Amino acid sequence: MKGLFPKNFTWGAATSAYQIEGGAYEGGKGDSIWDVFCRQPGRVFDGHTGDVACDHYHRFGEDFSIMESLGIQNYRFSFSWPRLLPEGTGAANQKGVDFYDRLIDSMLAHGITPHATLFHWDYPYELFRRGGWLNDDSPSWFAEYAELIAKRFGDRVKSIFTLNEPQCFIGISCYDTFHAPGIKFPAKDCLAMAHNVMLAHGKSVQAVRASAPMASIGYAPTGRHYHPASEDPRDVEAAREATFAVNESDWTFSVAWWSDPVILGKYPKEAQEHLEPLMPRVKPGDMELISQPIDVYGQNIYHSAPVKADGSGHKVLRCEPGHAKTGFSWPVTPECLRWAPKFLFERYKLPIVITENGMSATDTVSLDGKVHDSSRIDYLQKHLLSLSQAISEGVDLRGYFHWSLLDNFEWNSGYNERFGLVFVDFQTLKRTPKDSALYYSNIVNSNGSNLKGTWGAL
Ligand code: IFM
Repeated sequence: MKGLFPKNFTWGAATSAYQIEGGAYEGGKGDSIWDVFCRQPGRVFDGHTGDVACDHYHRFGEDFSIMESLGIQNYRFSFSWPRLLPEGTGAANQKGVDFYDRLIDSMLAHGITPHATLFHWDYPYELFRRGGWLNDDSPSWFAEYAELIAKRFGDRVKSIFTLNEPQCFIGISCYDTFHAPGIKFPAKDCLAMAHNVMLAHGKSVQAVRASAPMASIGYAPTGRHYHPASEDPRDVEAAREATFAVNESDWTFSVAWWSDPVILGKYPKEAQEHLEPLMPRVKPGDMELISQPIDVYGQNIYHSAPVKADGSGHKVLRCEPGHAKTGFSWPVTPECLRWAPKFLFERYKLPIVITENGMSATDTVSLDGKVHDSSRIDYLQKHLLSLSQAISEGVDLRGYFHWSLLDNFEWNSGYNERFGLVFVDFQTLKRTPKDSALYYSNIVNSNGSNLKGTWGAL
């Protein structure tokens, strides 16, 4: 029988630097906007900070041993920009370079393939003081940082994602203010920042291609995702339409706003209609730079909303009362991993990697010393089955990275949300692989062929 997943499917787990490393004041690291944000009273749940986080900075060897024992052979992690370049640009911090050398060598020694994200939100505070993404030099700053990474680590890191979820580090950080820097900018400025962010992506692709020509390069945005309320083709069309809609109030989270320029080389037509007076200044050559060819299209997908056809348009529905939800109150909608990749593949025609998917739960260590997170197992099983359906329907899906390897610092929610396959006791920093880690290990090691069984029997 043909398997549910292609032979070379990449199974992995993901993290990001600020959420797990700690060592915030060690090894010559500069401040990031998150270090500064966390020090401001009232910004983060109970005043939590990433100062220690999972202490991965000192304990990465233990974390990679756990991955090795589970057979998880792909790891998506991010570099900390201010650890490598404390001022954001200029001279590299040798201790930061040494740290990532040790980290990558340790990964490889444990049989783990590195998949690096260049930027996962910990923007150097010194660059923020110079205007951050609003400064038109910011794409060049980012390209300089990307070049450093490609030159120093490109001999061992062959898979690189440029930016993680620009929707968040602009949308809920500068337009809304839940995340660092937590400053409300006018919409026009946010759109200008977004343009610079996409220019930065394009320039970084060029920099990586020049210094690490063998690397596979991807982009890892997210978006609002939708699935049809039924299999009726009119509902399917309505969900497709909703997926790529752009309007003035929620462009910050739009899929098309952040992906059409990068992959199709143009802003979505609807954006021009709805956002015309706010549109960024596009200089000659910008769109070519933004749309440098990439090898894979990453997408972080956690849930989706049902949509049905409504006359000639679409109507987004709410999940019915009592619908399953995660610890974060996000709806559990496995359909998201069937329909979102399908719509994205039709439009962008690039191989897709699910760069993040997962859930938070109120996990605890039981008296038997184990963490029985059955809701995460259920989530994994249903979502991966749904993903396998997208594959059987012709979507070129290349990989899946579970968010997250470890419980970690969940941004403005601090340590209040647990997303990990591995439980972290934030007092003792003891790691305990949860039941879901063992379940995922089984899936990974059988290339998904055990997915249809009842998990209790595994
Ligand atoms: O923890 C975050 C991650 O940093 C980005 N994507 C969503 C995750 C869960 O909120």
